[in-house]
Order: sequence, then C-alpha cells, then structure tokens
Amino acid sequence: MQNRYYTPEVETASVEELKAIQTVRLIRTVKHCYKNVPFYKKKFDELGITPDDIKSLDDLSKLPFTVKQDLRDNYPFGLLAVPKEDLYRIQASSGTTGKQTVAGYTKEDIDMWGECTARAIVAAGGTKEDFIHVSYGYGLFTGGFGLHAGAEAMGCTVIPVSSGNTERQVNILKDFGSDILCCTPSYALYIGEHVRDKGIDPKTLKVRAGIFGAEPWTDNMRKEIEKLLGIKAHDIYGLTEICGPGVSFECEEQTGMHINEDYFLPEIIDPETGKQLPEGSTGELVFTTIQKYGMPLIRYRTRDICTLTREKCSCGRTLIKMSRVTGRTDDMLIIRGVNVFPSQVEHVLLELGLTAPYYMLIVDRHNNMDTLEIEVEMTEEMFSDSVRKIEETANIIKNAMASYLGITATIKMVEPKSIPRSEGKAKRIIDKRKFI
Ligand code: DLL
Repeated sequence: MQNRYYTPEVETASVEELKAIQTVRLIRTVKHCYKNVPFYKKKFDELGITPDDIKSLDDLSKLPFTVKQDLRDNYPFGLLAVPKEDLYRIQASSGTTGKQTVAGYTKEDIDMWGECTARAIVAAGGTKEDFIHVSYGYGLFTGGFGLHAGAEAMGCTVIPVSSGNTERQVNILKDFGSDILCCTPSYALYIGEHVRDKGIDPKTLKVRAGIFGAEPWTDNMRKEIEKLLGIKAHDIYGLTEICGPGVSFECEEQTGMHINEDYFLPEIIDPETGKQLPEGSTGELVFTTIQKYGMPLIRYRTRDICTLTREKCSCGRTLIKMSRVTGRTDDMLIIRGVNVFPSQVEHVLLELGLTAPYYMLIVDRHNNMDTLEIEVEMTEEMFSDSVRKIEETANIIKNAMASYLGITATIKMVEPKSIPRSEGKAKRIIDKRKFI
C-alpha cells in the first residue's frame, strides 16, 4: 500500500502549525550560531544585535546574510558549530570557480537529510518495496549519498550505481528491475537516448518514476525524458551548503517543489537590494537552516532565481512551493545588455522539437560586441536532409530565439552525438569573453 506522505503530520500541517515549529527552531538556531560560531558572533556584534532580538519569524530580516564567499573565507571548517570530532560526515561541492564548498554533518543532520529525501521519494510515488536506482555520483558530491539516505530511511532497496558507464546503467535498469531512477536530468536524457539506441522498448522496463535535479531543466525537457523512458519525472532541488538534495521536492502535481520548511526557512529577496520580496515575486532564494547542528547557516543566499507560492496543491501538502529554478544569478549571461539563461534556449529548442535536445551556448566578443552562437545537434534523420532543408531549420530556430530571448544568435547545426553527453551536471556554456 502506497503512503501519500512520509511525514504527514508535517507535510500537511496548517500554516500556523508550521510557523510555530519554525519560530521555535529559528530562535534555537540563532542562539546556537551566536554561541558556537565566531563568524556569526562577530556579524551580530557588528549589527548591534543579539539572539534576544529574534523573537518571531518577522525578525528574520534583522539577521545578516551569509554568502558563498563567507564559506570560502572560512574554508574548510571555520563555520562549524560543533567540534570537528563530533562530525559524522563531510560533503563538498566541486565548485567550478574558486575553492570547493565544504559542509559538515552531525549524525542528527544526516538523519534529517535522509528524512528530506525520503519525503521526495514518497512524493514521486515510491514505496518501501521499490528498488531505487541511484545514478547521482557518490563521493563528496551530495547527490548519491543524499538519495541513498532517503531510500534507506524508507526501507527501500537501494541500488547505489553512481554515475557513469551508461551501458551498465541500462543493463541494471533492465536486469534488476529498478523502479525509480535518480540522476541529473541531463544524465536521464542520455540514459533514455541509450535505451532508444539499443532498441529497448521503454514499456518493457519496470522503471516508472525519476527524481531528477542538481541543475536547471525545463518542462519540455521533462516531457522528452518521460517519453524516452516511459516514466513520470520529478524535480528535486538542493545545495551542499544547506544539506544537498531534498531541500525541496516535487509531488505528483509536477508544478513546483515543496520546500521542507520545517527544516529550511525560505525567503525571496531582490538580489540587488537584499530586500525581502512578497510571495509570488521572482528573486533570489535565501535559506536559513533551522534544524541543523553541524553547520547551520543563517540567511544563506543561494543565487538561485525562483518564486515561492502558498497556493493550494492538489497533493494535499501544505509545505510552501518553489517554482523551477530558471537559473543562477551567476549563471546568467549578459549578452549585449540582455539577460540570457541557458534554460530559455532549452525551452525554445524543445518547444520547436525540430532537433535533438542537445545544445551549447558559445559566447564571445568581436570588435567590442558580444556574440552568441548556439550549437544545436541534428537528429540522425535530419542529418541526411538536404543542406537547404537544414538551413531552413536553422532559420526557424534563429527567429524563434530572437523573439524569445530578445537577441539575435547565430545557429550552428552540428552532427548527431557531437555535443558531449553529461553523466552529472551538464556544461552548456562556453564563455570565451572570460579569457580575454
Ligand atoms: O546539486 C545537490 C543536489 C543533488 C540537488 C542531486 C538535487 C539532486 P550542489 O552541487 O551544491 O548541490 O549545487 C547546488 O545546483 O544552488 C542550484 O543552482 C543547482 N540545482 C540543484 N538542484 C536544482 C534543480 C546539488 N532541481 C546548485 N533545478 C543549486 C535547478 C538546481 N537547479
């Protein structure tokens, strides 16, 4: 029998009940940080506040922000709130720029994290009878261990495949009868493509759902993956600093992710001014961890752009929902003054459905002028089309991009399978301007 919720008392609590839990936990966290993290004590002192000033959720905006640079400045263990010996686990994000971001967990933190991903598995229709196929990387990256913890907490059977070796992934899906696949959406696409290329009918696979995250993706990409693998695809969000996957997760409604707000208190702020924005506004997502011991963070600026809503969800969960992340403030390209996110390019390409769902953005500067070239991969069928037909398709894409993005891009049609496939987070931008 499938349970609808992992922790119904929290997931369907009234807003008042949730706020009451949050208030108690916020006050406790602020005291914990002030007492045990010199970095926070100093910040509070500079602002002239003490933990006694925080009495309700309305006082949140009095608190200082924490930013990624603070983690770098205190690398690796400067923000811990417990002695190093009390840690149970260390995880870290690879970090494409600068030092990696390190997170320390106590045993309680790991258990809390497992509860968060267990909620995500149940929301994706998982039961304890299921085989959970984890193709996120295991290691310092939080993807593998995060989903693993949730599957174990639920009593599922975990298949800890980790990422890579796509041939083996498909064999395991087929031979072991995996029920739920967990990996990045770009890897799910690659696995789906492999299933198709091997001539396997997805209907013969037992897998029925996917839990995909760690990078931005679009609803069109969701449809593509669902078609290729014959599954229902669910989004999952998280970041190393806050705990890893499971900060929020998608239910059967597939219209955004419920935040585990009994553990992570969300806000949306204007990234320029730092001011809190009302519900429904688009802005930068900020989290305060309110039930973490090892490395609690106050008002951590994620740099992820989204909106929050308390609109009623048909799944019955009352946990606040965040929209898909459209991109990161530092992922946003500014091309000739226009803001462009790779997810917009993905939206247009998959909406048109004329090509393979693989693309790469190449940004450069010629004569002081930014240029954007979009490499788009042709399908095998297209590849045998006449040059004129291919040019026509490129033109259609160019016009669609111009009207959606508001800038003109050069479209370069490239051979099937020439854009590198991703087994983890896809790299979709080459910004040559950074090297000038
Ligand atoms: O990516 C944690 C994770 C693992 C999430 C597996 C989901 C599944 P980091 O490597 O620290 O942690 O990267 C965090 O990835 O700030 C977002 O910019 C992006 N991100 C994560 N999930 C999503 C998502 C993991 N569902 C950064 N949609 C975050 C869009 C996402 N972006």
